[in-house]
Amino acid sequence: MTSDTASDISPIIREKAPLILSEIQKAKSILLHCHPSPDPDSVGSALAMRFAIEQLGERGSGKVTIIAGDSAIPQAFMHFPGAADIVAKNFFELDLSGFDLFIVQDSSKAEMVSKLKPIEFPEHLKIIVIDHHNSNSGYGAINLVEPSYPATAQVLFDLFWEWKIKITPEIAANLFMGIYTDTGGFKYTGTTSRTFMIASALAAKAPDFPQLISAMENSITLQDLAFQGLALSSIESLFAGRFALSVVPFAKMQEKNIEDENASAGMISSILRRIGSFDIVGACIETEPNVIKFSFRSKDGNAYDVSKLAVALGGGGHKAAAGTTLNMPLEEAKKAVVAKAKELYNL
Ligand SMILES: [Mn+2]
Repeated sequence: MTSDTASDISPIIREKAPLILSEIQKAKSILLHCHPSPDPDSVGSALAMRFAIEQLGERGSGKVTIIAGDSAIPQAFMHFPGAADIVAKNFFELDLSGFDLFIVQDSSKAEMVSKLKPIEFPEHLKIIVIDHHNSNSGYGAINLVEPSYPATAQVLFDLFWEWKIKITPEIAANLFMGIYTDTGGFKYTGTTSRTFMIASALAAKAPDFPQLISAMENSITLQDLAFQGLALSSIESLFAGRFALSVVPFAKMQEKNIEDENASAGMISSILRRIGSFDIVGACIETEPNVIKFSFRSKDGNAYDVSKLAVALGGGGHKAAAGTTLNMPLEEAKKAVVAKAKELYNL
């Protein structure tokens, strides 16, 4: 990246970079996590941050632990550099007395640290939030939230520039995968010419990116596909064909022997978005009895900001891609979503 490109770094990143650096330098032991149902932006950002902090080591940093969090790291991400060192623990399985700093990344609210029970951060643990979700509530002592960036990994690229981190092949591969995935392969709103410039700089350091992408994308299982078949044959068209909702009850999941880990609601809503005629689409998946996972998508996040729908129902996300989980019977959850969508979007 040239110094010219660097001058486009978001002012909030410039402002927070020295504050975050100073906390890292003061810290003795630093915690990083992956959010529930982790995506490559979560895993890649955690790994890249760990490598960056290790580089800062000479400048007085402590040691870093990354926990997998609520979910196991999907096999499809295990080839990301450093992934083998992620500790298979959730937040509540940790002895927090050993940590003094927790950098919570790609997580719009504390619940994205763990959904197992309500989170309360102990007094001695400093929380720094680094994120790009516009629904982020700013629950840290320092909050670096830049919603105009399409990925947390892109926030980190600029942050690392400010910290004068050398972009190694390991850092490059992890940031590339985060940006690639959160932009839907450089096609979602939020992708800019700068995203390509950054991707280009990363690709130069991680020229094996086609193999990294292939190993991640061409790794679905027969059960994943069975779930997609089920969800795609269960589509309801609402509000005179403006809102499509795929609805899968738990009984159907059991009938087809589909596990929670095979049931990606986001995958289904992303496919539904490709149908030209719908303004809003969603997936409504009962992964366990009375646990309903929703994923929402729209083609035009300004006209149909689905993060509003998700936030109104206790979730979060982006304007064109968001989600929530409701703990109630399926029909009740569906009704709540349909009523809120009607109210918000004038359907
Ligand atoms: Mn992200």
